[in-house]
Amino acid sequence: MKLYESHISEFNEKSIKEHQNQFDFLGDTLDKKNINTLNVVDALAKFQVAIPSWALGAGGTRFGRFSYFGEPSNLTQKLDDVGLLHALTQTAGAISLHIPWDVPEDYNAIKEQAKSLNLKFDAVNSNTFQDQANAKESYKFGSLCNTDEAIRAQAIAHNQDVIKIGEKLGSKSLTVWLADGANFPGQNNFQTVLSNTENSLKSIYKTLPDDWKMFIEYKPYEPNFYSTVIQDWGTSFMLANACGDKAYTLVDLGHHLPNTNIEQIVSTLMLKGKLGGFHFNDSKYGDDDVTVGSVKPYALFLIFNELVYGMQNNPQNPDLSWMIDASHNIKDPLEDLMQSLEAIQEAYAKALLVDQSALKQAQSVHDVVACQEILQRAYRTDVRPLLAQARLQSGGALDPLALYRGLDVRQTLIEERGKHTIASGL
Ligand code: LRH
Ligand code: MN
Repeated sequence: MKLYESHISEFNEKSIKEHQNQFDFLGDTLDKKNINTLNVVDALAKFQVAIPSWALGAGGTRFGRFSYFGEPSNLTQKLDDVGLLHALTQTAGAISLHIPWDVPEDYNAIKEQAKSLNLKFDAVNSNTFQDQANAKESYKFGSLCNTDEAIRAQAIAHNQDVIKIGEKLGSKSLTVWLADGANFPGQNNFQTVLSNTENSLKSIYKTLPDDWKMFIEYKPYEPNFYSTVIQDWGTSFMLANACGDKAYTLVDLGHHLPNTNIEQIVSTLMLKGKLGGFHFNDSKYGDDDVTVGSVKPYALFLIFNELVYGMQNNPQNPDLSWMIDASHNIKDPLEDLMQSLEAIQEAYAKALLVDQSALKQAQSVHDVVACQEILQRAYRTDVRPLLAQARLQSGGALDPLALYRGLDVRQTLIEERGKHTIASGL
């Protein structure tokens, strides 16, 4: 479904006055606190989050999958959906492909389409957690870690192929997430599988173009339920250092054991210049992959507070890659992604309102109460007029979700694509 500027401008017209009043009121409040509202709005407008190509259909669990009609059934339709998200929000300016779920048939056509939708290709993701129909070797007992040299070689070659696909699309980074691990004590020799993984990653790293990055994503469990080779940030950090300057740790918010202090991990990785990027989502128990900010919005704010501090004080850490990694079991995937984009922008905006120098001052005199007040004053600020203003000045909708529903986009997608199309991915 093509969204025209007129759709957005006519819609914004109806609520522009109310928005202007709220924006002006908040602007006055922030001025009194010496906060430059326009700088915050500019930072929000520049903040682009990549949409995962594998999260545009209804996901599912082992207990079932409930289709969400009108799903994209090929890469062209997936790009159209991300293009629509970006037209509405102006904050979804990139797509992250998963190989082999999204191998382009016609590279020029796909690149032309992405250009016409103002979309870039973010990190490409390899997949050695599933066996491909025509594959010679199986990853049942692991891929890059496998004790069988032929299986490791197949997995290394796959990652090198993914890099080549990314190069043709203009992507500049490879994300490696490994399901590799064990379901039972004694199944693996921990040192053997870790050394194999390190050497395999080094082989992949050798073929990384000079201006590329390699993101090493960690996860404590699932699909293996006793041990995972790259189980935590420390292991990923160690492997990234072993590979070299172009290798970094990727933090998926859902990949932490309950109550892990993720903001401290983020702070540590930025200090060491090894934080590569994020997979944003939320969770209450495990890798639930639910809507960002839907369960722990304050935790997300605390993470962005460390990110803002790091972006202001850690030039040793490169620009970060921002990606969503969620799956949608019961919500319209596009509505779910719009809610996630809003929650990410909201956490970032609130973190930009933190008076970092006052906080540093209060910390230096151990005024613990003042420290909390400074953080929560920012968190308690309703920043939504800033997000709407950033969208407005970038040509987006003041209220993307309301316009999406107002135009009954999902019904149009069903009419265009049919009811029972299924999107590849999770
Ligand atoms: C693993 C993960 C990884 C992707 C997959 C789709 O849980 O987060 O980032 O490859 O989800
Ligand atoms: Mn992930």
